[in-house]
Amino acid sequence: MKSTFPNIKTIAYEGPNSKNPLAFKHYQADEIVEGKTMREHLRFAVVYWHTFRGTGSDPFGAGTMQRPWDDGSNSVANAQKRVRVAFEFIQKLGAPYYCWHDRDVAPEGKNLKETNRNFDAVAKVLKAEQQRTGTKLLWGTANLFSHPRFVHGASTSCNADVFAFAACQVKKAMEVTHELGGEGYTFWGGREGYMTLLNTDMKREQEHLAKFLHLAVAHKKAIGFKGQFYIEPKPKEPTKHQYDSDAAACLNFLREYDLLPHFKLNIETNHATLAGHTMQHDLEVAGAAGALGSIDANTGDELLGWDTDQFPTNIYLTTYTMLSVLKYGGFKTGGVNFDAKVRRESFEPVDLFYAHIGGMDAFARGLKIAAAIRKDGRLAEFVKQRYSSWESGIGAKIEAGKVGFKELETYMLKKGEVTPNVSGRQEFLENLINEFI
Ligand code: XLS
Ligand code: NI
Ligand code: NI
Repeated sequence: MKSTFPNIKTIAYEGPNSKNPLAFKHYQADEIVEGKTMREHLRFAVVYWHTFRGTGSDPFGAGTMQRPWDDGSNSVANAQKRVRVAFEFIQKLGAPYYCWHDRDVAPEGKNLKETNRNFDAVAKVLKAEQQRTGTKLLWGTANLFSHPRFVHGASTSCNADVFAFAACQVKKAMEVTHELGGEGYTFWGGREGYMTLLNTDMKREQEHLAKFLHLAVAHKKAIGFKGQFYIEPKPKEPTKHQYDSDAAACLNFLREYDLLPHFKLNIETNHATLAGHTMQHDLEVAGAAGALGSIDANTGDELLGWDTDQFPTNIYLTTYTMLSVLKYGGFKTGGVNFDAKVRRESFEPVDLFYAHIGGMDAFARGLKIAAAIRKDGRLAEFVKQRYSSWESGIGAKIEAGKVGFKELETYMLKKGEVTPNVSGRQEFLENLINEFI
């Protein structure tokens, strides 16, 4: 096949002094950090939707990105051609993984049967390209939000037929993920939420969402799919309130409906910030519950209040992200998935390379800095010391469940006043982090 990017060679590592914009300055796939290669730690994935389907359109204007490889049609042949372009891009970048929604890769037909047939025809090419290049599928997902039938949501729609249609779509997307050796499957609640409570039976909708996920768990077992299921929290957009609003809400939902053993969370930076949290906050909430699965790496704009899905280049962000990821044992099935898009103004294909190279380098630096902070040990030691009153004496007794209010009263009446508190040293710790950045 003719190359789509003939002037771009495989992106190589040239080191921090390189001035070549088409080279890595920090991501060296085989470099060992904390006993694993960077490739194994970061498990980078390219998303099909933004990178190969993004047009640059916004509510005020049409697409700006006329891709030379795309004939603009909705045909299966065009979709198949696009797959080959996508794999040339992913291979040149050196990302080991990619992710898709069903409708990114294959066009919707005139009915479900034709839609599934289209999907199979494109999946065949995906499989061949995966084999040719060694690229793997991190996770698949179904688009249950673009088509007008999902106007009121998918599994939480007021219309039972929509629930049924969504089930068919997820069934098929899971089967194709399985067929392509996908290591996971993600549920992002598209329009699973409400625009107004005036027309919404929230309890019923949430029960339907839980029912839907239970059916997916059952089907996973039925087809023998061993990949990890993820829920991706997001608080709003497109709806006013999405039921999977943040990590804590997702965990509570999963626990309430006995789904927790079957799911981990896929935490997205821009979603965490839309929820009024930092990325690190949601990673810590997920990690503490043993449910940190994967991340959608991007970033928002501090001055814009929506999901701008920009490429992450902020070293503090990637450092804090990797500190939490390493703390909870690193990615197992998940990875760093660039759910990010180039700006509407960055409409040339080469911008896709610059964007991913920048994101990969930012994460490589975050990984190296986080590992250095961990090796130095002062941060962890400070936190350990801060909680040292729990290691022995009354603290250890409370944690072990050996004392009640009565014993605590006896203890404190005798002691009279608490041991003096010590400083939290926030500024000292912020300076410590800056020593490494
Ligand atoms: C949208 C979500 C979406 C999911 C996959 O905001 O981030 O892209 O990652 O459905
Ligand atoms: Ni996402
Ligand atoms: Ni998003």
